[in-house]
Amino acid sequence: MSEEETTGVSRRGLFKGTAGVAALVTVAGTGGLSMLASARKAHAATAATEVAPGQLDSYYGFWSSGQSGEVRIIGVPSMRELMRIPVFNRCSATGWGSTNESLKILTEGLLPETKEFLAKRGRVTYDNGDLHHPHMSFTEGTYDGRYIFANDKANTRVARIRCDIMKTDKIIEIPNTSDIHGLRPQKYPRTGYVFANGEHRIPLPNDGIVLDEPEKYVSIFTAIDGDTMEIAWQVIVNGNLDNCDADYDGLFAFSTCYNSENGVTLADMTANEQDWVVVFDIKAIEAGIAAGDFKEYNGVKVLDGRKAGKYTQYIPVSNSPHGCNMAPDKRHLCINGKLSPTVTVIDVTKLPEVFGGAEPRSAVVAEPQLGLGPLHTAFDGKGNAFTTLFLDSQMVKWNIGDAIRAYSGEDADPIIEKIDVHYQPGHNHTTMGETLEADGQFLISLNKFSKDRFLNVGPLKPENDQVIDISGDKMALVHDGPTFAEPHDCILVRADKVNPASIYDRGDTLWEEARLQAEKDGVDLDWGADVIRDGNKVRVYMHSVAPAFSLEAFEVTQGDEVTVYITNMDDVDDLTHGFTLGNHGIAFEVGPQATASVTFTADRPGVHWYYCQWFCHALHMEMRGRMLVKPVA
Ligand code: K7E
Ligand code: CUA
Repeated sequence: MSEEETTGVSRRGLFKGTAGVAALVTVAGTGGLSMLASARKAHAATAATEVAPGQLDSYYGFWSSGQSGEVRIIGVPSMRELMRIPVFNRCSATGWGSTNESLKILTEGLLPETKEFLAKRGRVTYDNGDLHHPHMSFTEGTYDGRYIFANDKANTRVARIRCDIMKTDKIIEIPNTSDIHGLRPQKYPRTGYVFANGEHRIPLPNDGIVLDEPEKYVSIFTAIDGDTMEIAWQVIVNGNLDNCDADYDGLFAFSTCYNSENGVTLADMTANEQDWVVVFDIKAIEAGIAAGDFKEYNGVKVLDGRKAGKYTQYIPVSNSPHGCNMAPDKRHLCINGKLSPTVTVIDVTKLPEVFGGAEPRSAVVAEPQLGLGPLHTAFDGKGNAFTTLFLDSQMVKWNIGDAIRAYSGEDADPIIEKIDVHYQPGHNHTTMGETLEADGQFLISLNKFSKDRFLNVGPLKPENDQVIDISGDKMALVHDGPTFAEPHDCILVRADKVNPASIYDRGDTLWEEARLQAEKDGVDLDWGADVIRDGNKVRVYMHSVAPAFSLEAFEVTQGDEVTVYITNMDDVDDLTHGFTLGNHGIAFEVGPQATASVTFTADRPGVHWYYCQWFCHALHMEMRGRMLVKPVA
């Protein structure tokens, strides 16, 4: 007999509803009440987030990592970390930043003056990044599984990750601006544009002539072509730019501005009572660019949108707004007050009237007071919004329709529920919540502080990314997830939207240069075991099939510039090899059917072992060989 038959309550019912608890108390007697209550709590939590061993999560979470510079893939709701994608950082495991293939991506998009600046310091690229906002490409208002785009606030770059292999394939530096912060893809008809906000204002051109004349500083909004990763156009704005979003009709993009004073000190920057949201009319800007209404700086067409007009409009909101979130109802844009306890709701269908001359605030349809420090808002697709309250350490659930009714004078209270989160939340995100397919299952609260929530690991504590079950009427906090510095943002993508490959395609363009070089050298990149000498350049081609490299040894002379190409000819799921060259600081991943290479100067005479560092076979330890470096006589 099942439990349901014996007790009249199913386990699920028991742990979900209060009626079930009452029944359980009767069964067990009141003595165990508090123990049972905590057991129930623990069970309710596991029920919502438990993904049993061998079972798969229902959502891919793409997490930013702030100053760690990478993107992490987290399974939701289990919060198991599935993978890390190096982007702006260096990676000891995959060799990101030391292979020729990754160095190409890390260097090719840098501006000439940056390359020169780095070269003087003996470097070819930056080693760090500050990645805040990972966002997937869209087709017709929902995720299409092609790419993830992400910003680098530290070094003014934008990166693209290919979702077929979950590797970064493009990084570009954005000229004429400083510190890319807010980033969002165009949602309709497709991505299309990737919009990127230059946060810190600088002189244009920033040539050292203008220093302490802040009125000559500008902030720039950039539209990048997501297919080519080239800059389509830029718009100069008044004030600075923080976060951004785009509508679901392909007409407008929006940015919050927290420095309408154009100040350079904290006191200056927060002096005004009001800042604004900048609205960009995409079609008008495209027409302006086509009509030649731009100046070119660093090869980019830059249009002046500092005065409200056909290209831009400035909608006043309370001082220092932060998050900028478009609701999946296609209509309501939520601007989070940060220093103001309000969220300002803008009806985007009223924006054409604003561009036609209507008073900018006429597009505001609600401004509910929600609590202290509203930073970001997420949506359940059922008309409700969830806003993080940084100062209150709370998540507030509110109804957009009720907020609009209250604003128009009706007797309505938009606030549905508040719960504590631990502690000081920044971004939040709901399952599919930034798309037309918002499904209202889970909400993530990305909390900046964890304090006492985990075992103490010293002065640097993890952050706490909490899972909240929002599928019922009440929010239920169901999981604490410690994370390393510092996820600002994440997106939650239904698993069927993403379909990565398990092995590489031998024709992949990632190692195009290796392919061309092998052709020139007349060697077979797939099955080669060749050493090609070309002056003082030596190119070593080998393939790996578990558990062996095709060359057990190769010989070079001190001073040679050596390039080692490794091709992994295993075509089995999950059979990754690696190549580590001892005492040379060289180690990289070679995925199944991939080629990867590294170039270095052989200047340490002697025997140097190379080995496979990816546990691939029972004879993995034996998968190695020797590089012999002869001294120059
Ligand atoms: Cu609010 Cu950089 Cu998205 Cu951090 S930003 S929280
Ligand atoms: Cu190949 Cu370990």
